[in-house]
Amino acid sequence: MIYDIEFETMPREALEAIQLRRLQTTLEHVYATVPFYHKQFEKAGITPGDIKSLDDLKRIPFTTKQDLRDNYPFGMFAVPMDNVVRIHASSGTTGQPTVVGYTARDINMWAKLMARALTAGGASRGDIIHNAYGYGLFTGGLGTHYGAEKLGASVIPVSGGNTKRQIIIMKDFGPTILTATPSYALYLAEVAEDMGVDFTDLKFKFGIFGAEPWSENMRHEIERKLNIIAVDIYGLSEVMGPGVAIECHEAKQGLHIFEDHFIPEVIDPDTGEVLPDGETGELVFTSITKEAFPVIRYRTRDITSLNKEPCICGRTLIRMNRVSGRTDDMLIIRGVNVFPSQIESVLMEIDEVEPHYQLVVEREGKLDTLTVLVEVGERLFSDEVKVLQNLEKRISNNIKEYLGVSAQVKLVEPKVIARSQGKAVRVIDKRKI
Ligand code: DLL
Repeated sequence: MIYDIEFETMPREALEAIQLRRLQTTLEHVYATVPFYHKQFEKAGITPGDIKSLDDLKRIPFTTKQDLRDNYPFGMFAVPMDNVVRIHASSGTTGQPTVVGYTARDINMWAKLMARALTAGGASRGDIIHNAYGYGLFTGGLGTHYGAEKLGASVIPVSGGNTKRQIIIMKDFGPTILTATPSYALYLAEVAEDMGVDFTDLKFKFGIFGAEPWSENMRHEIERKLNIIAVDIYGLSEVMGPGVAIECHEAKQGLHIFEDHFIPEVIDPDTGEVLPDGETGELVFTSITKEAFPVIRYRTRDITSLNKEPCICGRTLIRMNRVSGRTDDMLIIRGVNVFPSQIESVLMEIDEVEPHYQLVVEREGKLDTLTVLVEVGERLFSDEVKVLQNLEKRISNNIKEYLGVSAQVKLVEPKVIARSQGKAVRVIDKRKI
């Protein structure tokens, strides 16, 4: 099913004409209302009138997270506060949070985009959506909620946490769609098992998971444990929230970006040069319909590549590959670049380990060391020490072989690694402390 046939299956030429018109309107708007953007144009020696084609976009300077921080809290808003009906903020684990605002029209547009996204992910009007994304300043809960209502589905606004109660609700209310972070979805499966509840007895059909990186192997694990079809949804507060892009459940091959609202580019993070489709780099977004908080060439730090090939679902929208990591998440261990998701892929290939892991990076003298903590099942843990040691060795060899980095692997008992109710903490970098 496609929610908005016209915009989601539009020939590229027509789509690009709409994009250009919307882009030009947005640029005029921010030039007139946001001092930061006005200065950016001046710095580049251009005015919005100089942007005559989509290709001209690259003449405009990038916007970074630091720029948003410098304008904390409301300095990037492009409308008077009178017109702002909602404020969200990013969690701000690294420094000051980023604050974003929405007009009533923005909220309505977001709801519609989320309705489109949920439809692509397999949901429709008759579904009951168990929404376990956190409600609050985080965009996941409310963004999904408004989209579910717009779609006409029944939404259970359960939020994150209180996990045992969630399992009872799942049993009693019979939800058909689960929305959560992939790590919380796995935790729900674990708690269900402890409570003697089998996911095969529940009514779930599709799970719409995102807000953190997860690997293809993690998808298989989730699909197996939850007896569900799992699709990947992407978004970020600065650009809107969830629903910037989503996989269609038909193909599950890349996430369709809602290009009638956001223009994506992939750049070389070092040089800022725009890369051709298919090449991997940093994703950059320009919003072309937002009123309160437009972003122009915003550097997401997310790493991916773009693909314009037609999709079996019928959508003509460009697809981004699953995000493999963030430019600021990349660990450099003794000169080797490693993304947590690569380690995850290696771990998930090994039958004996559970999908709960954490990477600890430390510095001993001048050398960085990587320790991979990973859980194994109860049965294995009570086995001979030798069995465990052999498994540790095998995992460590695989990591060395696939990623070229030496890691010390430590198998730990079930439930040793802290469970998250939102985004999982995968890396503990003790070098910074
Ligand atoms: O995480 C919005 C969201 C909510 C998306 C619910 C999907 C579902 P932020 O908290 O601002 O917004 O975090 C945005 O999370 O730049 C990525 O690094 C990461 N991220 C989001 N979705 C994915 C995904 C929400 N599907 C940041 N795969 C982004 C990998 C993701 N990373």
